[in-house]
Amino acid sequence: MAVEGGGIIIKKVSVIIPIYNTKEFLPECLNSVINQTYPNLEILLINDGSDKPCRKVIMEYAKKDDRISVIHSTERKGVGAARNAGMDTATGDYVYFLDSDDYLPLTTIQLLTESIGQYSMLSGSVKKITFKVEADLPERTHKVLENRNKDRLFRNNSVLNRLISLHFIHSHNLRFNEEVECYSDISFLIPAMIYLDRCPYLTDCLYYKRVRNDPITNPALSQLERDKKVGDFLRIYNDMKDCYGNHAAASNFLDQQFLNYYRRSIIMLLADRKQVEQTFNKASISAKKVNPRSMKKLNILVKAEVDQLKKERKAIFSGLIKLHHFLYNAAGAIRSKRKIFLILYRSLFIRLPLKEKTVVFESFLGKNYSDSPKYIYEEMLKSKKGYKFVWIFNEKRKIPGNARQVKRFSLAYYYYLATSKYWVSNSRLPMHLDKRPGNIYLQTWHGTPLKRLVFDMNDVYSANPDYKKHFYKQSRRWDYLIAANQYSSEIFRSAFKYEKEMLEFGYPRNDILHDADREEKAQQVKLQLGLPLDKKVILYAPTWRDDDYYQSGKYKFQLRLDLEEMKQRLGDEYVILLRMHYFIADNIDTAGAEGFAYNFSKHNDIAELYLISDLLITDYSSVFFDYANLQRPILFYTYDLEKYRDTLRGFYIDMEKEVPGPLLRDSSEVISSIENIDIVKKQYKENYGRFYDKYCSWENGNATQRVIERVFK
Ligand code: C2G
Repeated sequence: MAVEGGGIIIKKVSVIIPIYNTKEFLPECLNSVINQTYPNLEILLINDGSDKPCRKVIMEYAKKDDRISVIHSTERKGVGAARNAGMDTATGDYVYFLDSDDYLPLTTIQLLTESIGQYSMLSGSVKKITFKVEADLPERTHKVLENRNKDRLFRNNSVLNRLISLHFIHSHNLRFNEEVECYSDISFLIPAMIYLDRCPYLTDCLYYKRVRNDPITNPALSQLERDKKVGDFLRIYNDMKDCYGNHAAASNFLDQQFLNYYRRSIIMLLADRKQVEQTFNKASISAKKVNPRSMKKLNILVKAEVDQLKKERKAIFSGLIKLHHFLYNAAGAIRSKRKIFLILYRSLFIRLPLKEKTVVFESFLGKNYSDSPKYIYEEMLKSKKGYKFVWIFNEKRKIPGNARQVKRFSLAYYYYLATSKYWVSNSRLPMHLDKRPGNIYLQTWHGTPLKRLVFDMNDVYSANPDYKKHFYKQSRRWDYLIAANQYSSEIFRSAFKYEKEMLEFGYPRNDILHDADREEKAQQVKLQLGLPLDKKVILYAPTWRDDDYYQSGKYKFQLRLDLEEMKQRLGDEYVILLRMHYFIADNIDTAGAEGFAYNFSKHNDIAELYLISDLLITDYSSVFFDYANLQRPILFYTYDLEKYRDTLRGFYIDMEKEVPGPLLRDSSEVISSIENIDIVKKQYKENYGRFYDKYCSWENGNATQRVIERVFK
């Protein structure tokens, strides 16, 4: 109940939090509640059959704060039942629902309680986030506004970020549906909408809704399979129409929700022909409940579809759905050539016979002729076993042999990917390709991981919030994956959830570093590149930063080496090669350091740059694992170590202890380490030895051979 504070009545708010296996998000959620500026809270944690680790976090918090009470259920009953249990126990003046993977700015509940006045419900807004943002907001002015159109406030079908009078809830017996997993809020919101006279909302009053980045390991309700969600939606729509169909506004609102949902989700589900069979009857029952008046604004095709559903004419409906998707794809094709190619790929190319002896190669998304695919190709060229080769490039390249070169995303690209038995690539192939029976995909990958990968990452800061989901789908196609060392092999199993065959032979791309004639090769490369033969070579090869981008695949990079000073202090003895990661779109400026600094970011193969360099400067790039094969000095220019390690990615190893060279913070430290490189070598001798044994011991110059023997049987 309300308590008195300095003569003012402070009403009590019951915060209801259903919890199911959200151990990793729970501390952020609960900290944001217990630290709310509004003091009079009752915090009800409804443990909906969570596992042990999650229960442990719940109990730790319950011990910490006596405003917290816990209701345990031994089995999972669903979010609807959990919220109902919360409402049954709540003793506050108001109820506030929060999900256990979300969190709040610290003033949210105070703002709502201060502004609700005589209203029965006051809503704020819900902001979707893909990674952690600061929960404390700068001071803002907040206004209570009223929505004349009530529908607007309820269209999101969600009870989140609404302060609701408990008296109002009890007097209208508002409940969540317990039969469905998704959309149970609708059964609470429809009667609320009917009984509320006014629907105010508070501006700039936020709630952070996390869009979870791992729908594979632990999906949120909104990330369940589409057929499940559609089933739940239809069920709740039917229930609501049966109860409130006579209430004109509610009935019209429900119809609009159904028709929107039909266009947005049901149609997409039905792109899969099998789903028409499974969904038709259910959708037909719902369509019959839609008032014809609600359908006036529909486009002709959707209207015809809903009409056929109403009349239970499955064959005609099925034909209309086919037409719908055809027109949708055709409209896309008019806008883009790639869509036309894709239609041909799916309807024609993929049905042509598979060419048993054709191999398609790609390295770094068509940007280079390099890495393990290059070395596998060159070895296969030598062995002359009757294979035909195709290379995917963004631009035509001069390469040895008779491989056909196709431009990435051209018609020929789709043709060869559809008809070639073998794919060899060092990164992912696009989502929209299909793997056909008989296809064999050798994934060479492109480095021993220091930075955490995919399912071992927590927050995803990269440009694509669906990274984990897409990665999962793309990596299901791999048949073989190469690991350069035991450490990688173990990490790939967990980080990629990879279960098929691991080729534990070392990297084909590193064979060249063990060649007996590597010194002669290095001389040749130096000559080809026009580098002075009397100077030693420094290679600077840093990686990219997940949060610093123009758009997906195009990242920024600011050079933090003082090239002019380097030239002055090191120029008599050295030259430096600058080699940016293939994601970097920025051009590196070498002005003022001419004759000393050379930009080789566009050079095909970094392995050749390893061969000609006397020492490497890098940061968190996997290049150092490869370079260590040469046993030459490595300096780590890690000016943003804390941010990179603690926020952006996290590492698999402790860099400070394990890497075979010093971690340096600024350009002058880098320069002095190079001036004193013999001392650095001595200091890191033991570390280097241990490092070499752990990461390079599988590499002995015959990985390419062994991979070919295993895959191309
Ligand atoms: N690379 C390069 N030039 C750079 C950095 C990297 O040519 N300046 C090449 C190297 O072959 C390197 C590979 O790209 O091994 C991968 O680069 P990383 O910097 O390690 O970054 P990323 O592409 O994120 O891959 O398991 C490894 C990870 O996936 C890292």
